[in-house]
Amino acid sequence: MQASIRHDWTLTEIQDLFKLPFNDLLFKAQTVHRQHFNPNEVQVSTLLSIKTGACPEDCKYCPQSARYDTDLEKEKLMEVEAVLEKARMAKKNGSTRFCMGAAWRNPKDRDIPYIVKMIEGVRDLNMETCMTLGMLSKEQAITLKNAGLDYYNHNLDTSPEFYGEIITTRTFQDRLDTLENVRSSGMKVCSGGIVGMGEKANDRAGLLKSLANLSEHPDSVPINMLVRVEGTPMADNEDFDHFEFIRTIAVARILMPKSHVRLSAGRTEMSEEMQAMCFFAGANSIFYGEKLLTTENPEANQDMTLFKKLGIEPEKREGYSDEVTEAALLETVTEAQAPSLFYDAAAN
Ligand code: SAM
Ligand code: DTB
Ligand code: SF4
Repeated sequence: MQASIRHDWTLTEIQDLFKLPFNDLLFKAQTVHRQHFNPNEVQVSTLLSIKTGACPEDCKYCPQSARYDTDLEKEKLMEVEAVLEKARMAKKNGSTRFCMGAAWRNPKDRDIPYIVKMIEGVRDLNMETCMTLGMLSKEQAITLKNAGLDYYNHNLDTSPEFYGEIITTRTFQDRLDTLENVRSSGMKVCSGGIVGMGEKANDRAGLLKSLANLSEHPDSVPINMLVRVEGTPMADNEDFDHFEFIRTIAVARILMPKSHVRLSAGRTEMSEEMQAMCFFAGANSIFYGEKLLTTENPEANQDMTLFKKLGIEPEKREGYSDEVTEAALLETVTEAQAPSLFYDAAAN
């Protein structure tokens, strides 16, 4: 029986999912996943920081806040043509969505004409467009939507209860307001959070509850594992338990059956086997390309090799021809890397 789409999850129900035996939880998540998605397809997005560092906000996890001394080269808003060149490279490497991020509290009106040109240029490349620029007013959301922006990323980050320990310069309600402005403009919503910030188990359940009980589920739900950056207040946080990370992915999949759940920041700390477990738990999107915004991500060819080993293909988009994605996948992989590709039916 197909699971219904619900928006009334209680904390107890979510805690009970987290508490299931690992195999039962993964089986449940994979069952839900197969009701709505091809289990062997993963969507790929590439990130670019279009404006780096010197951010006035105080998010304790973030290397781009002006309040922490993190050794980061600050940069002004990039030129439109330089952004489009990066988008062309991402497309050539097989990416289908280009996500542009800025270290802003919110975009200023004087930035909007450049932002609009970036959106139009990336669209002309036949790629999906995504931006994450901080808080957005209703009017700004409509302007970006009209320019052709497909997705807007704005994370809730953590539970409402833990939120004040992480960020003091904007409220949880500010974030909900931005999500509402994005949704009502007709854009698709991308919203998720971070684990490994020193939150309690109940905070992870609370984050997922807040996301799942929005009036519509976000279309994409990025689950980030904290990247500990020297100079931020979280640089010396403890390692986050990998099984708990996989459980978080699985519970997100069960609560939001039709959303793309993105295995986001933190993959350089994860083995291939761990990432495969995340895909089995229902993650079906990744950031692809060697850089996130300011920190490292696995190399593109490493990801394509992993996809081949697992028999995963980049997700094809309705209404687009994704021949470049296919081409990127067809590069050679050796028998030692992916033995399963080398079984020959005619051999016996
Ligand atoms: N300035 C905008 C904002 O905060 O909305 C957009 C960019 S901001 C870097 C986007 C998201 O990246 C944050 O909401 C947070 O979830 C994630 N992020 C930032 N630093 C991170 C880190 N060190 N580890 C994991 N995720 C991180
Ligand atoms: C999201 O949830 N994760 C991405 C994207 N949305 C913008 C950002 C991760 C940033 C990791 C730290 C960095 O590279 O600066
Ligand atoms: Fe600024 Fe965004 Fe980093 Fe917060 S997460 S400090 S708003 S760039």
